[in-house]
Amino acid sequence: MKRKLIGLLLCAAMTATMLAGCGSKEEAPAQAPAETEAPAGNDAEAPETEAPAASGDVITIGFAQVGHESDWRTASTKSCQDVFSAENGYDLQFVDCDNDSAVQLEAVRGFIEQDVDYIIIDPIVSTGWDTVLTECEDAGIPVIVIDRTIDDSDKYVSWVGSNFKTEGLAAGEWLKAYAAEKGITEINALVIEGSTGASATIGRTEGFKEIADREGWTILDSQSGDFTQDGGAEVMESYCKSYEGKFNVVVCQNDNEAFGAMDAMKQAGVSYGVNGDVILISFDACSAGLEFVKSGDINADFECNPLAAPFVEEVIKTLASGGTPEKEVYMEEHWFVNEDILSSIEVNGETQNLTVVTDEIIAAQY
Ligand code: GYE
Repeated sequence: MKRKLIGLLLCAAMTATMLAGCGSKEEAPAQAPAETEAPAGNDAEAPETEAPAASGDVITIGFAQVGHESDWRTASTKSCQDVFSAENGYDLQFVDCDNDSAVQLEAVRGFIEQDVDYIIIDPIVSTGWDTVLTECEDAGIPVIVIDRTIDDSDKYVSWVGSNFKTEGLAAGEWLKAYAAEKGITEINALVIEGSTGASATIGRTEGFKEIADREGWTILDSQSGDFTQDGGAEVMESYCKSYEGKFNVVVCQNDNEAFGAMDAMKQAGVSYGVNGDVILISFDACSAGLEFVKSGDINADFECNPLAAPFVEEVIKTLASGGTPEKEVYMEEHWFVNEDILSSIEVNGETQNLTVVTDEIIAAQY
């Protein structure tokens, strides 16, 4: 008998506290998982990771991962492999979809064929999902979505991730406050977007643009660098030619693109960072990105927490015991800067702290 069916017979009362530490849209965001020091001083505990397979039943999970395009992605994959290990009672069927939506749909169908107990999807793009999710539903396999969202179907039990629009808004609000502090009155920005159709790209683009429109800034151009270092370098190289001397802000939608953009600006003789002519903004805040914030090459980095797996395990435990998990679980995020000149910004009417990067923070980050 499959684990999910056994789960229906278990005591529902056990579930009341199963999601302790996770947040819903209305509640405070989820805290960083246990291994990660939350630099902004949060003290709530991450979910306890006691394997639900204690009875000896191995739980089979199919995970259709986006690919291997970035440091963030590597951390996300590792998080799932660590939590859903054989030692913890899981059989993790992992598919790296190499940023190809057709491969991802095929991977999910393969998991249905294998009759896995649960399917985890990090959707490469946010649309085109209803048919395959209906197939999962018909097969009785619960789907848990992580990181990027699915926007054209609600046939999944839970989503665990970050609010990408808030990240974009935060970048904009920080830039507004920073420019005021530095006496910069005109903003001419170049955006290097993430992969086209990804909800992370859509949210970050919309959020930053909302502030740019409100403040009357110019966004000179906005092109995809596909969330990779090579993509960031290629787009920045062409920007340096097309917009020579015309831009003072570059927004990269992830750290790896920022690494590529820095290489291209260096090549073109453009100075950036806290002592340069161009303000450089990034997203993800992986440890490699934070190294560049600490050195002053990246001015500000807006975190996106890739360690979703412990929260996914809580969802699975809740399902296994017959409960109903939260439909949306938001991860905790922090905003990182180099200079100690602004202590907080207001985003969506909420005050959020800015954290100056230290070696301890970098060491604790993924
Ligand atoms: O920002 C980027 C990755 O979906 C939030 O995908 C994720 C993004 C992340 O490749 O580095």
